[in-house]
Amino acid sequence: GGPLAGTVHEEVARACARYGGSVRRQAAGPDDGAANGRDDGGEAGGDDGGPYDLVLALTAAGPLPAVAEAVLAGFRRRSAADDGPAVEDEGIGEEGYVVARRDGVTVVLADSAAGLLYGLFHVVRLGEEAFGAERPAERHRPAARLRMLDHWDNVAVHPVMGQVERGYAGGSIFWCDGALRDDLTRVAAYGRLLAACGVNAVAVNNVNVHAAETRLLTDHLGDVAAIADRLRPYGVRVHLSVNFAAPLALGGTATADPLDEDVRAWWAAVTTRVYEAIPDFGGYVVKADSEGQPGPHAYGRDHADGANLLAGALAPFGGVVHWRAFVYNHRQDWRDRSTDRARAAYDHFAPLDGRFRDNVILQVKHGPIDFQVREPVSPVIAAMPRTRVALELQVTQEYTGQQRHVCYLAPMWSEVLGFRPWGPAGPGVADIVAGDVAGGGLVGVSNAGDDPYWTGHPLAQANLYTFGRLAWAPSSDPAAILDEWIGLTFPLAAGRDDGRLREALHEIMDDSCGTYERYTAPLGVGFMVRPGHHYGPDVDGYEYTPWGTYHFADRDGVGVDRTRATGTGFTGQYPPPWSEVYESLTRCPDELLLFFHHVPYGHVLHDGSTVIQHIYDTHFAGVEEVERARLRWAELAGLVPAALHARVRELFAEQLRCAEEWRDQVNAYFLRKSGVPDAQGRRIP
Ligand code: BDP
Repeated sequence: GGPLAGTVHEEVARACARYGGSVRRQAAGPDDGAANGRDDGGEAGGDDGGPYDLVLALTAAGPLPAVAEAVLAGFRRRSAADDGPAVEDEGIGEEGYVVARRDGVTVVLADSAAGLLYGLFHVVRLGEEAFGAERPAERHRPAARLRMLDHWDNVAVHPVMGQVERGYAGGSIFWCDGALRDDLTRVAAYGRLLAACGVNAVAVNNVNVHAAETRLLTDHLGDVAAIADRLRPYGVRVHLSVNFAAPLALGGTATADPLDEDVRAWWAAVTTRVYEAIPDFGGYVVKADSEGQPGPHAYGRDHADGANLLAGALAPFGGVVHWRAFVYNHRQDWRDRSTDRARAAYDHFAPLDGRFRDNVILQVKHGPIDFQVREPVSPVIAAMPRTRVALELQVTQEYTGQQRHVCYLAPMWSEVLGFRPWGPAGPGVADIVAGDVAGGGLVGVSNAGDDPYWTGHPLAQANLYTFGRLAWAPSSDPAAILDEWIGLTFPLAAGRDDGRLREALHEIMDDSCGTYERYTAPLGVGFMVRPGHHYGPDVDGYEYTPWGTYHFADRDGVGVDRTRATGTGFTGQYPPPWSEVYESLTRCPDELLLFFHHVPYGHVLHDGSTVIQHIYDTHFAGVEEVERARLRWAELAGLVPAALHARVRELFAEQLRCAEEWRDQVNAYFLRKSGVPDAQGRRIP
């Protein structure tokens, strides 16, 4: 029953049709033992003959076909014996599923329609393997309950940021020129795509909430409900980014003070109406007191006061507030070295631990600055044991090549998720954010748009897919997920060619993020991008600006001293051992050296190279790697659709041009500053 169950049925039909099969839905009933077609000599208990190859069953929906009962019984026995706690009590889990092959039938069991849909997509991923040898029952369930994508989509085109802020895949899927799109077919297709990746929540408007978007909460609520209707069949809930000053802007209150009674009443009334229109509404996303957005500070209140106000309005309906921790002074005096943007989120939020209601989720960017290709993990994640914390990743490639460069982000994300703030014996970031009750889950800034390939660069689809897969299973191997994506995206690679396509895509993509890091800002120092749009190099572009992203290069050295001994003291925001590791010039990992230390150009790295020679070497290497990848792609003509091949070929030309520009600017800059020539005598402009 319900739209989701209907969707499962449609998906099965779709999958069967693709392979020339057919589907018949069988109502659960006492005779369903016959659904195992092998038991009754090939008559699958129905008029279309059978036997069944695949049984999908909702365990909560009534009696199961005998083969499914057998799988479930076996599964429970084994799980109870293996894992200690009885699975019987736990069930399969809200979105989980059991998959097995038994007596020549592939069986997928779930407690909910969403679980069944995820299980079906699992069968699709397995392909023929799902219908081969017997496989013991295995249970899959998501590590994180909230697996969400934030769309930085504007309803009205913003004069500077356009329709989608930091969007590199065309227009918004939802909005066009100030209104909801007339045709929402693509929204439904997006829901399907998200379910296949494992994503179950979407915020449909930009965190910078301008006037048109503020009204989504009230007079344009119907638009949000229409989107929710399209996404619901795929188990995806809708969330809204809201403007903290909305009661002032829309409600005619005299203030937006979170402790004011009128303000509280306004949010309660508005939120009640939201749930009348969208009963399964997910909640609010808030960027407050950050980069010009309004917030509680204007009223002398803190972030806990602000977040709890909205949490109070949402609590009766089971909604959550994603309150973003991306708060810093973007008007700092660059001449004043005592302010350190890296410190800001911790300084604002750590003292508030324990003050947030339990339906507040603090949404923390993975690094302390802003989505750079190399940053340490944000210390906020370990600093708030009494707060639900979500990890925010940037799937849209603002700082990683803007979907013109190939940059497979999974290795970086997986490093972040695996980071153990208290050292090897303690929990990792994934454990903190994915905890069933206490965790806030994973949030990605979406890279999808109305581009025919969804993501602008066709290979950037892998980042969208992998975001969902890592949110489901954070310890998955990035190369294995990529392999999965290749098989699903390019059916040729799924066994019907000689493996050439698969091998080439791994060569091109596996370490593409490392390549990007090599030809851009060195050793964790970050930025060096062109101000404003953030594409391409401009080494000093932000150096004398109020944004707080500096590298401090001079004739003697480069890097930011964030030590306790002589710098900003940021290292002290980490628990040991990392506070000590980062503080120490000799123990600090090379790739983060310039994030934590200001060093002379002759400083010797762990591999024996000097900082200046490392800069030259990595920049030459990075460009060579792009050129190799470009040639590798050229060889794939004929193995992928021609239009797709041409699109990627053109983008590779741009990536190479841009990588050379990075190499030449960065190398020339540091040659001129330091006066130290390249030991290998290569040409530096
Ligand atoms: C920065 C982006 C900006 C976003 C901001 C945010 O440049 O467009 O509004 O992050 O996360 O990286 O709020």
